[in-house]
Amino acid sequence: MGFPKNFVWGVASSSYQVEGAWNRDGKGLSVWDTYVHEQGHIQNQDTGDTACDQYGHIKEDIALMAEMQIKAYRFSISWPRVMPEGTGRINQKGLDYYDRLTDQLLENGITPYITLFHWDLPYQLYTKGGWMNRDITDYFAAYAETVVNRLSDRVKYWITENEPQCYIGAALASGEHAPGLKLGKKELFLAAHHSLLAHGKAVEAIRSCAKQASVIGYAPASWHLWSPVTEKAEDIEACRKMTFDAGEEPIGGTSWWLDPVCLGRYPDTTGYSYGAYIPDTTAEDMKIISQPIDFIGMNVYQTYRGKAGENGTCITIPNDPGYARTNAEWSVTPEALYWGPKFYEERYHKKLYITENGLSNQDWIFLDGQVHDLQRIDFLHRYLYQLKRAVEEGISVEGYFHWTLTDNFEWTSGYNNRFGLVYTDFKNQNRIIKDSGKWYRQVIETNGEIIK
Ligand code: GCO
Repeated sequence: MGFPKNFVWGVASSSYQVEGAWNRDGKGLSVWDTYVHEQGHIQNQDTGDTACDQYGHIKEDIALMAEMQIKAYRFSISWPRVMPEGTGRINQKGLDYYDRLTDQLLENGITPYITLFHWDLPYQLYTKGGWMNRDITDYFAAYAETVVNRLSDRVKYWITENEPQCYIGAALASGEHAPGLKLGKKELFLAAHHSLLAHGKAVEAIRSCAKQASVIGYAPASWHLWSPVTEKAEDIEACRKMTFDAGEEPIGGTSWWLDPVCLGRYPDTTGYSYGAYIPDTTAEDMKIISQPIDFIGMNVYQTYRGKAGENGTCITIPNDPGYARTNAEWSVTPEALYWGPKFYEERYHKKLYITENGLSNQDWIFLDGQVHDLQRIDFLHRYLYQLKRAVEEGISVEGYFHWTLTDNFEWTSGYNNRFGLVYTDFKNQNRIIKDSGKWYRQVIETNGEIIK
């Protein structure tokens, strides 16, 4: 038993959070580039201008991965680095960068998993209406085609979009993330619909242009997930139902994104006042949105615990006083890596990857020059223990990508949340493998046997 023989042990990152080089070699601006330069959005007024400068440290970062025995690297492509205006003109130097990255990963036996969109929307497209403009769905497909034409002779695994709940929800509804809008519900649902349609068109583009059979996934945030506090049938059922409920907050629930993609319909919104704002969808749109994908990527961090209430409702259990939490104040809920994959597989019948999971911590360099992050080891151990339970029961989880390789730019909290297995000194770009990185190496070397 244990993890399957070919289980993929990886790490994940995203372009804006690690690359830096925000204005080098012909790259266009993204909405994050402009947003971070406005006052007051980001803690400490940090920016991703330099971040971990992975743009200038490919060799070093890949050597670190190789040292940790990492098998796969999930990274994202910066759309404006490849197409500075988001549409039309291609920046060859931008594509060259991803070429180098891909080649060097392969030379080191590390499989690339490419995310096409991890939030850094070309600023020029934002000025044309961004996700509100239906044309973006074609621009995205054309961008996907450009990348796939260049890299698919070597790259097989693709993820269209990462966490639409954030780049539509946190960016356009609550206004915390770039470009910081607070749209009304009608506009919000329209933007969400376009994001789904863009996903579908990108899947079509990958399938039609790729130079080898591709494996394609979609990675929404999986925070809308309830784990039962007992194994009583009614608690399990209440949590399962709640996990796929459309949710009080429009577009927050998992089913907003996965039901259209995997089941070809929007979730049931009976009982929620915003139902009336959902756009009328044509059958053609839904067909594009729901064409088959190969896997669902689950990004799992903080989730909820629940039990059955009256009439099959789910009662969310509040956190205990002094509960175990991360530096971002997220509660530690490892059982989500058991219940989440189980519930998702039952509903969507797809293969799964854990495309993100990790801990933000206040790591620093100890007097002995090392970074002793015991908490991250314990966190990882607990989450992987639950994941192991799931795979041992036959749930088809193909791989696990730890978030993240190097400490990096954590959106509105800037550099205040360190998520890496590798410590980054942001003054001089020195890297130190943390104790957790060394421990993860043992997990990989034993294919998870040390997880007990
Ligand atoms: C997300 C993103 C990552 C984050 C990570 C930690 O989940 O928000 O995909 O970009 O950095 O999740 O918050």
